[in-house]
Amino acid sequence: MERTLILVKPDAMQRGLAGEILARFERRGLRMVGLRLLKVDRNMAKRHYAEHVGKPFFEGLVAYITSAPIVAAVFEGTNAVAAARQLMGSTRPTEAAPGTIRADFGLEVGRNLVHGSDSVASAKREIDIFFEGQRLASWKRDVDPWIFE
Ligand code: D4T
Repeated sequence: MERTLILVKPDAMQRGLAGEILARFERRGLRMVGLRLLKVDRNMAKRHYAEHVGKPFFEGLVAYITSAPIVAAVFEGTNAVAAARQLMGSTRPTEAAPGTIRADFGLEVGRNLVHGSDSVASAKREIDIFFEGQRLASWKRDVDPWIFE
């Protein structure tokens, strides 16, 4: 079982797309084990985007991610990381496959609506940032045997 961190970014919140976006991960069969609405501050943005500090787009990225509340969610499932990345589509919405969140709703890389962890190790690091000191739900659904072999 893998876990992945999903962020519904400020543009998606402003556009009222949080429910639509979370529904896609639920519909895929992933199990929600954590959910928070929060405003990201500069410190948190720097932690989350540590690998991008100093890059030309970094300041714009921080301004964007701190501009409105976000929803942070943890989803669990077999191959959760890859499945979530597939649902989101490529970082640049115009390169994302049709039917993905970014292709369906986005046009620009700096307004790409959603974040999903790129590996199990990143997911662990990011869950520690967004759910620090919080217990994730530990539960099973009646439908799980129809989704997980
Ligand atoms: P996130 O982390 O937001 O889900 O994006 P990705 O994992 O898909 O992509 P990333 O880490 O390469 O980029 C992080 C974040 O920076 C923005 N960005 C990226 C940007 O504004 N300009 C750029 O040239 C790049 C590469 C978009 C996502």
